Amino acid sequence: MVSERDRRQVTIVGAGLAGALLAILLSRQGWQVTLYERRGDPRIKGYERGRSINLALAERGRNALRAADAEAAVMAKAVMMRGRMIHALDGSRELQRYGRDDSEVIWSVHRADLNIILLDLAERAGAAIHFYRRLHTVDFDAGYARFIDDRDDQPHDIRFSSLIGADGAGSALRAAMQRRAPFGETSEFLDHSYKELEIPPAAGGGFLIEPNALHIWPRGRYMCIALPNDEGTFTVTLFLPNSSDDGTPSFASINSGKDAHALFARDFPDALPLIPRLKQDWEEHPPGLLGTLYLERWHLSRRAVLLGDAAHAMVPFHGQGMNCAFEDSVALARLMQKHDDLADAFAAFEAERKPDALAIQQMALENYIEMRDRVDDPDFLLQRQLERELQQRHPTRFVPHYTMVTFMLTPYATALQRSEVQREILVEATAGRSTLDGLDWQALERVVHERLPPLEGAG
Ligand code: FAD
Ligand code: E0Q
Repeated sequence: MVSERDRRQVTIVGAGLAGALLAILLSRQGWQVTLYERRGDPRIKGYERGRSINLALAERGRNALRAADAEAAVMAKAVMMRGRMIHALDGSRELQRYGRDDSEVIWSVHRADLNIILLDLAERAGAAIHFYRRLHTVDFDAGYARFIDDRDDQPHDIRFSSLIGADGAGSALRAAMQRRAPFGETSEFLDHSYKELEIPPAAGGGFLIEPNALHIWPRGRYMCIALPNDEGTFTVTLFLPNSSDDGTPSFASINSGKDAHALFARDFPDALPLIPRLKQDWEEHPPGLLGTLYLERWHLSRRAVLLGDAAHAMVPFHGQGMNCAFEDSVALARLMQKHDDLADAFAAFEAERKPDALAIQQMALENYIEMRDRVDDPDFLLQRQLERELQQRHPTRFVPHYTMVTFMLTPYATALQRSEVQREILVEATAGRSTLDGLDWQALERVVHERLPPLEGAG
């Protein structure tokens, strides 16, 4: 038995998604884990019983939850989404399936439910969680960190040997690390923001629109989406430019609940009657910013490392930020077990995950254009038809982009590289065509064999 004093100790900042999952994994590996979280305990009744914000959970996230024995509890509250339900301006709808059948679907989960399940498991695994502790400043040389309780502004100082930053896109640990050494941070804000709204349950309970889909209202330069919640509601998110000079609706031109109502009446007429609190929600909910955060380095020797949004925040258009953060947690726990010196573990983590984070950041940006402007475009639909056909003919080689990202554990960087090759093949083969009739399938087979080696896990 190792004595309490000899156990390896680590301090995690942020008990959100990545932090709580990492705490479970490390505690089970014998680490003595202490978590500090800015907010209050979401398990305490009445705590910020506010809006239900949901997230799409895909295979990478499920795989990580499995490693923490959290998957069954999460899936019990998840709503299946088979594909995108595209809502045209004339009110017609069409389901674009994400995968080949119901084994290839994604899941809508409540952020709060997910967080509560993970916090419970972390505590049960032996982690200590301190709420109302906002990281404020760090003395890396002395190993002291100061946290503030925002209820009374009182400081709380602690000693640490290593800090792990799971404190999200606005990471205070990242800021503290950069006061010590340059980290090459750049952030690129999108010139679009988002607003969250809600569709309530039907009068007799149940869902007002198809529950098993991710609804999208693509409108060219902007769009609306809705994800189901298990209690019969949907969380609606409107993505709009911040400003525009060509008459496109924007956060600069939509100034009030009344303006928002008029926008919905014109551009989302089938959604309008589903959102009875549109005007109030518009005026009460602040718009959210969207951006990508790039860092050249993620760690400071053995003293500190960043993961999840703190290291590589991305735009949400692929629904992969949480999935990627969970994948980070599993990788970091594995590398901290493998290396005796945490400096080596953190360096290995950075080397392993940075190329993948960059790849999904890029794919997430590209998916915004695809979602708002391409999903109802005939060329795009023909390319997707060919993609399906080539997958059927060459299932181990031609694996659709969405499938690699969402239903497989293929490293994101590999998925990006293969997607680029595949897109070239699709664009070239469908150029100038309106159907797949008369395609030279033998020539296509040669190209596929030449350019796409078999992919691990495909078939
Ligand atoms: P967070 O979940 O942000 O957790 C950070 C935690 O740290 C929080 O609990 C916070 O209170 C705490 N904290 C912050 N500062 C401090 C401090 N100074 N001291 C102590 N604690 C602190 N991802 C998906 O996979 N699927 C989706 O469908 C999806 N949809 C999205 C939609 C939108 C509109 C947005 C904005 C994001 C979406 N994401 C989605 C991304 C996802 O929300 C993030 O990638 C994910 O939450 C990152 O997890 P994290 O643990 O790194 O950070
Ligand atoms: C998913 C699931 C916020 C958000 C979350 C998502 C997705 C989208 C569009 C958005 C991407 C897709 N997608 O449908 O291709 O798969 O999570 Cl906007």
